[in-house]
Amino acid sequence: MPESITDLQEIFQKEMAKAGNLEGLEKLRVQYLGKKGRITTLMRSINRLPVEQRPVFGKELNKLKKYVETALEQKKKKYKQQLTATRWEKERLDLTLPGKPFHLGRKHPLNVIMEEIEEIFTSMGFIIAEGPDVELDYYNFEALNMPKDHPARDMQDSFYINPEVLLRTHTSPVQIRIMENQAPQLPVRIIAPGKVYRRDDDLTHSPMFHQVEGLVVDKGISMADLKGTLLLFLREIFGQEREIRLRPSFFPFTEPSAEVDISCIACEGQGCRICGGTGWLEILGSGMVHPRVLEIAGYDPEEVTGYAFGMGVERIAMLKYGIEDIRLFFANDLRMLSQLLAY
Ligand code: 2NL
Repeated sequence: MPESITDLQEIFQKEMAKAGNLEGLEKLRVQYLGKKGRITTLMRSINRLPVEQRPVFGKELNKLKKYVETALEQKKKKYKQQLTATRWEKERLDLTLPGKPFHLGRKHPLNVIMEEIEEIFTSMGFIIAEGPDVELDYYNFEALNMPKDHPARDMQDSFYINPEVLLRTHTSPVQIRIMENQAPQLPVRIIAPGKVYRRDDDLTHSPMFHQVEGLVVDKGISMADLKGTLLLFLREIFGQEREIRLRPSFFPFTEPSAEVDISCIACEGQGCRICGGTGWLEILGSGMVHPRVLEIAGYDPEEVTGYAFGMGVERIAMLKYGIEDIRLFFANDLRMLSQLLAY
């Protein structure tokens, strides 16, 4: 005698409540409606019943089968909806949220100034020259008329790699190399921008800094050419109202040598904290190329003359932007870098 159909329906309902998920439902379906399922087995057993019981039992069993099928189908639909809902919750994209900010890279303020300097000189006919940061002692010192016992050659001021090789302490060696290569051809009219290295580290000195040097060699070049060129350059950089003055100075590679000052950019020459009360700011070093240097590089100092100058790019940037600590340029602090870029 098969179990009562009402009992079976109750058992199914209880199991259905515990099914939990889609897999549970599928197991139940196989258990009841599969080939060897409980309902299927009962269907097959109908012909073992007395003939008069068969129609009623069959009808009841069919009702149960329909019930199980619809119940499973409905529950399956519900579970699928729940799954989609949780997925939506997880993958939700709020299109009203603001986008993530994207920061564009910019040129470093020092490179902006370097390019400004390069543009001014190239527009006057100067050619940009480059050379190695790791230099021979010969090009960095010897060819510049710096005797072996000169204080600037001291191991304490330079980064030596071995007794013949060092990190260049100025960009002059670039200019020596150019003269050596093109002598005795005239004219030489070049600027040499680039990194230079000295064993210094304080508020106004960094072990690596940037320099732009300039060199003109030709027949009949005089101090007047130097002064006129630098006046034009300095007014482009610091404003057309600037005055300049040349003060006697000394460099081993120029004779005569001159320090070039501009009228103070803060007080217009009245005297203030920036210029130390003098009304003048020291901005670059210059002079007429020493005859020994011309000769070493392959030019005849009886035939040609030349002027040269050199400036620290950081010093110019510090004055222009009122920065008191050179290390700010190399701290990679975007607050400072982006503030400067607003100029
Ligand atoms: C300074 C002074 C200077 C030069 C650099 C130079 C180069 C050659 C020959 C002669 Cl190849 N002179 N350069 C001349 C005078 C001054 O720099 O205060 N620089 C930051």
